[in-house]
Amino acid sequence: MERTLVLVKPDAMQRGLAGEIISRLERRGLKIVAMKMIQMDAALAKRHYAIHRGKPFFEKLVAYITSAPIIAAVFEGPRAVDVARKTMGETDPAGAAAGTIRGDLSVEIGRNLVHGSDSPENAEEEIELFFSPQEVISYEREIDRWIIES
Ligand code: DAT
Ligand code: MG
Repeated sequence: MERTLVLVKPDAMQRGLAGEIISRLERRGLKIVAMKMIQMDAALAKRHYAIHRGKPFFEKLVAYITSAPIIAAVFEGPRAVDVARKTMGETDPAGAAAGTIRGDLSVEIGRNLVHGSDSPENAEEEIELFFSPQEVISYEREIDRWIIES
């Protein structure tokens, strides 16, 4: 089963939208298998966003993601990476479809509320940055057979 890293970003926490965001992913059918609240430091932020190093928005991105506490979580399910990103909507909220987290609740790319891994490979690396193996818990839910066909 696929896993993806989700970050409820500082703006979402400050705006009291953590429950709403987690709820949308949960109601979609994805299963929470790890979760913690932390405040990211610059070192972690630069590792997490290493691919964007050197881009014009990099410093602001690091400042934003470290500016207040976040919730880091791992969600699991069939095609969890794509399912989570579709639920979040496009990176730039101005272009994100209504019905998505970003499309419904945000307006600017620098305050887009949430992070989701962009591939299963990157998800595995990102999960390792935030969680030890023991912190990611495999468990069964009785409801799963009503969400996942087999
Ligand atoms: P995503 O978060 O949808 O995976 P990304 O990985 O391309 O998008 O970028 C990471 C974050 O960096 C994104 O959530 C917001 C910010 N960002 C990306 N492109 C930007 C840009 N052109 N200007 C300002 N911020 C940007
Ligand atoms: Mg990304």
